[in-house]
Amino acid sequence: MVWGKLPEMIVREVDPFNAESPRSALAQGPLTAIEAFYVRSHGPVPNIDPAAWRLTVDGLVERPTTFTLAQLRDQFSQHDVVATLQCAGNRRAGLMAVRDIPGELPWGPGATSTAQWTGARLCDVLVAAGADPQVEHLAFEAPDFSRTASPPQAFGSSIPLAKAWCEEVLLAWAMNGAPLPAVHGGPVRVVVPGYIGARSVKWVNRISVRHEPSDNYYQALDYRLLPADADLNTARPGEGLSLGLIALNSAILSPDDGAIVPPGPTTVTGYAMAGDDRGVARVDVSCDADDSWRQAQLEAQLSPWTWRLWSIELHLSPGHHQITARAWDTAAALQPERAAHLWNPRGYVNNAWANIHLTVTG
Ligand SMILES: Nc1nc2c(c(=O)[nH]1)N[C@H]1C(S)=C(S)[C@@H](COP(=O)(O)O)O[C@H]1N2
Ligand SMILES: [Mo]
Repeated sequence: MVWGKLPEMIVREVDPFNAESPRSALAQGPLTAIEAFYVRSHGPVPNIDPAAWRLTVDGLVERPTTFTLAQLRDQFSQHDVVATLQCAGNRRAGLMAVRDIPGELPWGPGATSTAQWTGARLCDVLVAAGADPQVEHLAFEAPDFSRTASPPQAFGSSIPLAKAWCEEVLLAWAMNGAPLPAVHGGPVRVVVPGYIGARSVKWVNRISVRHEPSDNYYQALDYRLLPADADLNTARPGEGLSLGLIALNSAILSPDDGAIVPPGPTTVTGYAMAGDDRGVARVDVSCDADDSWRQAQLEAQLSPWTWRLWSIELHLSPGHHQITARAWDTAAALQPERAAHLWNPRGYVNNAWANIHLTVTG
């Protein structure tokens, strides 16, 4: 398999390379191994010599600065943050089952993975450059060129400056203790915990402090939640909701959907994820068409910025079963029940209750 990934990865696209983590690999534990971490790319992976990489910080700053990797490592203290990345298109397949979404990848629940990221705090770099704290947006640029953007262009995005000043946002050069692999943005990427994956720009080479959000295609047009009746052919930049904060979500990881399991107890496991400063408060599981619910056991959370794995032991009779899981967050919000109510033209934020079907042998 390319890029050192597991052969079990579910490859959604070969060029550019897009691969989903298998449920079984995510179920292994709260940290995802690098070889199992999902990959989402809009263009070819650039081959960047770490010694030649440069990061320019400019825009509304007192001291526009260009850093080498060595300068970034030497001038700023190093921090670790364990954070889950989740693509806004995670679980899109559930929306495609409602109505077709042409031209988009049919992600299951594995466009989500968790790693320990190591690097400099973005806020420290902003202080060094003398960023204007009153200004509202921070735009990221990268060199990878997307042929499918309209018009074709390099990848970029932005975040509100209020988030950029938060300690958890990193310019990361390591992942799970290893140098950041090229496919995940090496030598250096942005990691914006709690925000959709698209804001964690890989191979970042320019950061600009601005009054307006980035006008890059992936900020102004893509990664926006349009109303169900919007027409993609006439959608204007800035239309719909800009996706930033991750929405409350959950998925079942084991058994696999469609599994055949022996009689006796069945352990069902999964993940639940809450956005920004909310936590996962509870996960309910039903095996009787949502008539009754039992609470799953939540595993410890490695940081405020990660999913929580959960598990429950069910005693199922021989035959066919549908298992449903749903999460509640610390604001007592519950996931929406049905994907049909969430359908949108680009297929983002499917956070409907999770289902699998399984058969217990007699
Ligand atoms: N430069 C660049 N950064 C990028 C992307 C990209 O295509 N180019 N994809 C984004 C999206 S949509 C996601 S979900 C995450 C995925 O990160 P990963 O490939 O390391 O899992 O990277 C984001 N950063
Ligand atoms: Mo994404």
